[in-house]
Amino acid sequence: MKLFYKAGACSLATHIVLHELDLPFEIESVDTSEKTTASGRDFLQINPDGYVPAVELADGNVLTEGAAILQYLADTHPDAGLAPAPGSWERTQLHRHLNFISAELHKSFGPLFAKPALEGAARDAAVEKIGTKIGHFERILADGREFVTGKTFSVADAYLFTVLNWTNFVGVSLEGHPHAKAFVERIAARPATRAALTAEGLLQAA
Ligand SMILES: N[C@@H](CCC(=O)N[C@@H](CS)C(=O)NCC(=O)O)C(=O)O
Repeated sequence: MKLFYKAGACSLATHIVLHELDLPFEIESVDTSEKTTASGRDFLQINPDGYVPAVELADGNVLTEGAAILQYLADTHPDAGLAPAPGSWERTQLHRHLNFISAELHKSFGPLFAKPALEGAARDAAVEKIGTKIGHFERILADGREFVTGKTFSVADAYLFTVLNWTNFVGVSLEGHPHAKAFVERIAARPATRAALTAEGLLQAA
């Protein structure tokens, strides 16, 4: 299995889960501007949409869309318990969280990654919108739960961590969201997260 990724991008969630599952896998970085991979492949031949994550499976099939990849990995390794059983109420909740992270939180960061960079009132409005979306998870985490779905780590935690971690890249403070801030610190300390961040060059090897 090979993960096509960009350092720190949403593909980090898949990378973390691959480490959580302790699977054999390769990674290859993608220049998403040039649409080429590190080994010189045309990335559009791998994912015509031109974005990461994309996972090339042993049978040659390519799977895209982070939330689908995360659930595929969890469902093909059920013993790891990274997603509740399909059809259960708990699984529906996981799906709800993944959908909010993808459609609401992840997308709200887009304007802050735009070039040229937003300034002034436009930037303030984008930051305020991100804060509103983070507030959704601040309320969920406020009951003291360790993970998004409750007591056990799931693929949603890898994705939520990945997106909340972008606040560090774009200069958005989590100070107003203490539960989300503590969540980021908890997930960042997990060995699988540290391994993925190190492999992507975002953390120095110990
Ligand atoms: N709907 C896709 C969106 C993936 C996405 O936004 N990828 C970003 C990085 S976080 C990317 O590769 N952007 C580069 C580009 O679109 O050219 C998913 O959820 O997997």
